[in-house]
Amino acid sequence: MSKKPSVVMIGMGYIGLPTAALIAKNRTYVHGVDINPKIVDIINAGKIHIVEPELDDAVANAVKEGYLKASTTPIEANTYLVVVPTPFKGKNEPDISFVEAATKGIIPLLKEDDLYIIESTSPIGTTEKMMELIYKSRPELKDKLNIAYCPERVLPGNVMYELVHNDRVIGGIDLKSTDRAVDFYSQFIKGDLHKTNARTAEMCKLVENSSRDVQIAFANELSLICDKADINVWELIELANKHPRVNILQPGCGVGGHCIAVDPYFIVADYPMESQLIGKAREINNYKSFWCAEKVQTAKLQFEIKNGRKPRIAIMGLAFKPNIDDLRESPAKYIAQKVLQNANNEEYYIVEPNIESHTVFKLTNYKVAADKSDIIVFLVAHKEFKTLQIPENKVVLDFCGVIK
Ligand code: SAJ
Repeated sequence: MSKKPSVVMIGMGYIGLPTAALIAKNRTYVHGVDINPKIVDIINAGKIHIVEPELDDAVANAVKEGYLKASTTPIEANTYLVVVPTPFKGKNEPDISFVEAATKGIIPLLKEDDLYIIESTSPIGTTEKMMELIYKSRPELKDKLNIAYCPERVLPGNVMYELVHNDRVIGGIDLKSTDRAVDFYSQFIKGDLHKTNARTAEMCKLVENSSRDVQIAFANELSLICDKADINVWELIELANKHPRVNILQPGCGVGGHCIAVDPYFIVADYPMESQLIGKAREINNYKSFWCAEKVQTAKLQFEIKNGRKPRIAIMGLAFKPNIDDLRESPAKYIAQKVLQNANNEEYYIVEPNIESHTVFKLTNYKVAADKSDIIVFLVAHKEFKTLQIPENKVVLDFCGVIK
């Protein structure tokens, strides 16, 4: 068996590590690179540093069989994949410095006919920018490399399945690059591989998540209107969706996670005048969280006026969506924080059934919290909450359709 490295994967996070394990399962040697030495040690011990079903076995096997090894520096290979984060800087502007640093790290290793692919969510034109960066310091390689963009589109919690079965969009900087990247992915992906150019592929990723954000904003806007108009928004949406060509999503307490609430800004930052609707959707979804926190404040004051005492309040859910333990960019967490900032001697029970303990919030069991409180605030539609029997005398603020 040749252990010659074929693939260098830069970034061993939520997408890089599962992708590395998948490629390694296909008996292709992967050299994983991460700037964090702790992550490198964990992977080399055959273990994982993130929560994702089936990933533990995949990594353990890949490392045991010698097809996956990690280090803090890249080595020479045939294919280089850049799967690093693209965070924000300043006022919601994408920061591609990690992509740039990863690219700079491999420039000295590149040779004719190599394949370089970016998977990181990136602003339009990033692949071309990286091409220029590469050719500037290695002019002798001009037009001799294959350079492409291929965004990931997996759903956290179902990554190992979706990585293999989802369709992928692959865009090269020229036709030869696109074909080479398609050949590469076809070795381990069963979904269809759709060819395009790099700019369209970059935009496609941003548009997928912006589309969902805009649709959720529509549902959230309806929830605000219905609250004033005294209409049950859940019933309304269910009825409207009976139309064969209408499919409205569900309102919630805002939009969270590290993709849908983030990617639309990558378009808005570069095309502010042209992306009015996309920008407005972000505003509406952010406003919805603020509105929920205000509603809790009002309910508290009304309770006190009516009952002559402070209420006990259950805050149900902290995760960014139902049935997961991920609190990153969570609107529920933001609302819980805001409500606690406004606390005035009320008693609070904070609930998140998917995590054991939290550094800031003291957590209470969901049944105990619902039982002891006067006001129950549903922020996330976790499955446990749907089983609760709630007595008539409780005030319920259902922001995510638990009761409906
Ligand atoms: N949400 C609603 N109403 C809905 C659906 C979702 O309020 O009807 C909220 C959720 O509660 C959550 C947020 O939207 O706060 C995002 O959740 P999600 O399940 O829609 O998406 P993510 O962030 O877990 O994953 C998304 C996926 N993109 C799309 O579905 C278009 C996934 O396929 C992408 O790979 C991922 O973003 C990514 O990495 O970009």
